[in-house]
Amino acid sequence: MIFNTFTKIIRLTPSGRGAVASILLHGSDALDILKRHWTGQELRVIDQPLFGRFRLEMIGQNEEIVVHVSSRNEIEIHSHGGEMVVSAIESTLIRDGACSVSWQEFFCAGETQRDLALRLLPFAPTEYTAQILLDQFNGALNRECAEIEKIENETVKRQRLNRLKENAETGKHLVNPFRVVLAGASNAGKSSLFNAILGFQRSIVNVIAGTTRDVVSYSTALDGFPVTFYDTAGFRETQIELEQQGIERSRQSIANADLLVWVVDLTVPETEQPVVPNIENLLLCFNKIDLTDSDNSGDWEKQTVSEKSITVSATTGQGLETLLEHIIHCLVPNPPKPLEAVPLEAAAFNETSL
Ligand SMILES: Nc1nc2c(ncn2[C@@H]2O[C@H](COP(=O)(O)OP(=O)(O)O)[C@@H](O)[C@H]2O)c(=O)[nH]1
Ligand SMILES: [Mg+2]
Repeated sequence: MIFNTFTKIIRLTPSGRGAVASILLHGSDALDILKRHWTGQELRVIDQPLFGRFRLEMIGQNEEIVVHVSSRNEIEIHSHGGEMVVSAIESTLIRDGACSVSWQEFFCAGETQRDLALRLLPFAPTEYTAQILLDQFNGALNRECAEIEKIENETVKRQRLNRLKENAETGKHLVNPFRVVLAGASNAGKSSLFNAILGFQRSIVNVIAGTTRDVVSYSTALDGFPVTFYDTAGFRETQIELEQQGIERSRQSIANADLLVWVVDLTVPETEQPVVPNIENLLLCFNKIDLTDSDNSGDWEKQTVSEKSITVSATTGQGLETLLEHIIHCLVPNPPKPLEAVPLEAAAFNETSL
């Protein structure tokens, strides 16, 4: 309700340094509010800029501004780009009853699935995700909702609704990639695996433990879904501050991961390995199978929370295809079929991804 009744202030230019900042004042009181603080050319609806000064009551100063009054309800204010000036103008307008909203909130309010699908379409990273968005643009969700409404059997109805819920999760990643984090002990072979998955040497691989310190990432597609892989610093006790910072970043990456691939070196005794994180979205990856006579990963499995595990060799490539299949299966167990409804949620597509 608030959104509809108040005059809104929308920042059109991003925060940060800029010569000029632009603010949109939108709502039935826009012209009246501005008039209270304005001295300069007569404020009226006219298709040309008007020059004047904005009185910043709080700091007792006048700021030179240029405005464009498209209508009584819609005024663009252009001022000096400094954050202090923009904030002071905003605060003054807020004190007069306007409220500040983000450009996404303002421009996307009331956006339908069809509008959202169309807005996202140019950003679809693969043909498959573009096809899903096109299906939504063509009304897949409306059709599905109409069909569900007609179903009388409660169990079937619930199944169809659950499927929509499942697809809504997938819908969050039609543009924003899934985040897959490779983590584990130092020297387990995370960087080697990362490079093997991507098919080129993105991360430095070395026998010296603690080589990877920053989080290295690379985006690709798996079965048509966008996925960003993150190679992280290995977990081990260290006095080196830079490495400690790297390990802290690894922890943060794990916290934000859609899937954690925990890499274990099969040649190192289990007692010398760091504890596997107790999280749900985890895939255990036993590496260096080429160096061991027997695959003893089975013993490990019993002691971990994860049912899902895979044995590979980053060096020979053994098991890599299966690893990728496991990864995509964990992320999207049942991918949407052609023409299926995939609910889209505007909030899932933040500013950085578009
Ligand atoms: N034989 C063999 N060596 C591997 C394998 N994976 C990694 N290594 C070696 O293990 C060492 C540590 O690898 P690296 O990828 O840097 O480990 P990280 O610290 O986990 O990133 C390097 O000498 C790699 O060549 C593998 O599957 N087989
Ligand atoms: Mg590494």
